[in-house]
Amino acid sequence: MASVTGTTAANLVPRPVRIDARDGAFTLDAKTRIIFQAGNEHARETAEYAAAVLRPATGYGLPVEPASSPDERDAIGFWGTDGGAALGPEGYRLRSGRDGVVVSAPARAGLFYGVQTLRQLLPVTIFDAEPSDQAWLVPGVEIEDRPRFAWRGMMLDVARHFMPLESLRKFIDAMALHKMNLLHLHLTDDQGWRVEIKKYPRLTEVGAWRAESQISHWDEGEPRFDGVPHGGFYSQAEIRDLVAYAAARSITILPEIEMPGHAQAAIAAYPELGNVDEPLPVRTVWGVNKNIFNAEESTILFLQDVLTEVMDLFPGTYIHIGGDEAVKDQWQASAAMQARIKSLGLPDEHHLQRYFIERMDRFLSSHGRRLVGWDEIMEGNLGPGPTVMAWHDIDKAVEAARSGKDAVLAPTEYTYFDYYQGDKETEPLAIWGDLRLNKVYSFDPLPSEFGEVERRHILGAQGQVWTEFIPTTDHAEYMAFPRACALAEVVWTPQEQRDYADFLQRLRVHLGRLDRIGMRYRPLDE
Ligand code: TNX
Repeated sequence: MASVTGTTAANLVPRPVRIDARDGAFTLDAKTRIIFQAGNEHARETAEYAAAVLRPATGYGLPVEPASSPDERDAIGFWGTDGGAALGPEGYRLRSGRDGVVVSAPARAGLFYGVQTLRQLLPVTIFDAEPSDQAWLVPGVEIEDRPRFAWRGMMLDVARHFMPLESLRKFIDAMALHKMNLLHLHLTDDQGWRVEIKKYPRLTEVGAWRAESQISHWDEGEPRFDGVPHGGFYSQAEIRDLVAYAAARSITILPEIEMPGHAQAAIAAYPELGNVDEPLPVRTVWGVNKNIFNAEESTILFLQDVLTEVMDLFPGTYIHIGGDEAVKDQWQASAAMQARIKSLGLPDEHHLQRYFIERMDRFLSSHGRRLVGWDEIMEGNLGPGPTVMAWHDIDKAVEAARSGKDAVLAPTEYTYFDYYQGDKETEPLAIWGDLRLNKVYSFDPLPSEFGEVERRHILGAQGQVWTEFIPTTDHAEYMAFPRACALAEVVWTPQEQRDYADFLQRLRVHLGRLDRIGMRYRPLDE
């Protein structure tokens, strides 16, 4: 690989698979047109998108026109190609030179990523919202690029703290810039239910609002509260808009509906879903909670009704049903649950959880979808079918793979962006932990010692922004970036081409892009 240094080409994040320098640079100017292969709808859409993102900073008209040859002069072109095997479903080629820029890809995602690379090849001021007088130079390069993993995600916990739609859209745009393709929304938890379900309106009427929030830290003893009501939810119309907004940026939204644990907001709305007689409020303290759904047939059917509406809103293949931290105290203490265990002929509560998860798995599968759950879903020796999100550690992904299940890596050690990212004395209050940028970058989701089985089943990785101690969007951005930049490269760039010092050098320039899109990222240490 001829490395391109000393030009903006070296400042791409994530680093492309291959980049070679070519003679001559292209200057984007008032005469530049954006062209697309006539008749290719994906190329047309991408050309429109490219024009839309290049207009504000340049102030140029950038007309979008069909064309019959990619070689037209003074043009940026989008083309289909059948280089499918080499590029895969998300890869692309980008060639720039004196006459113009040509992006070609076998599918829409690749064309879209070509635009992201083109933006990063331009001076960082291309991310400004207002025009400036500037030579818009694209260095001459030939790039061939494709992702290492198909699952390149970020998780936002909008249940602990609600995030307005405009900040989700901003987050989606930032993910797209980093060629990430999956936004996991943690929509329900003990402290809030955030998605409108038409059949069960109390889920949001009651479940979306809590009286106040815990503000004190674990080590302080008795919790302290802010005394301020908190809540919010997304209507179905808003969700549809958001899903479309994400899809236009090659991002799938993965919805998570937690069960059987982390369910107190739903139980507050519909007490018959729980295990105790007294009414429960939407929870105001953080942490693992003994109030979980019961496993009655009526509760399973209720949750399947919820999933029916969720499937209608979110067209992606995967549906996340949580499954984590469901303490079994109440199932142990409940005569009804003990009778249920007996009548189903199960040995214990863990097998009742397995039964619960398998009912959801069969339900989702019968609708052509796939169940994802946190690694506790493997309790009770769950069969193949579900996809496991390994959060405890990487071994959970190995365990999943060896029992025939796909796995997504979300280990606390490398991907919990709610953990401290610097010295506790100077950082804003965080949940706990210590996860610095270099540690995130050092993550290899598929180390070379892994065998063929792991290779087949590990789909990729994602970063998690749990929001117990992250009440505002600005704070969420601070926790997510630049760690998400490091993770983007973990999941995109081939392992043998990753180097932390090289990344940091590119990142310094890249942060100028984040400045311009208004990301409130954490500054580097030096
Ligand atoms: C564990 S990770 C949880 C979340 C918390 C998180 C805090 C997981 C599946 N469950 O409920 O927000 O730790 O880091």
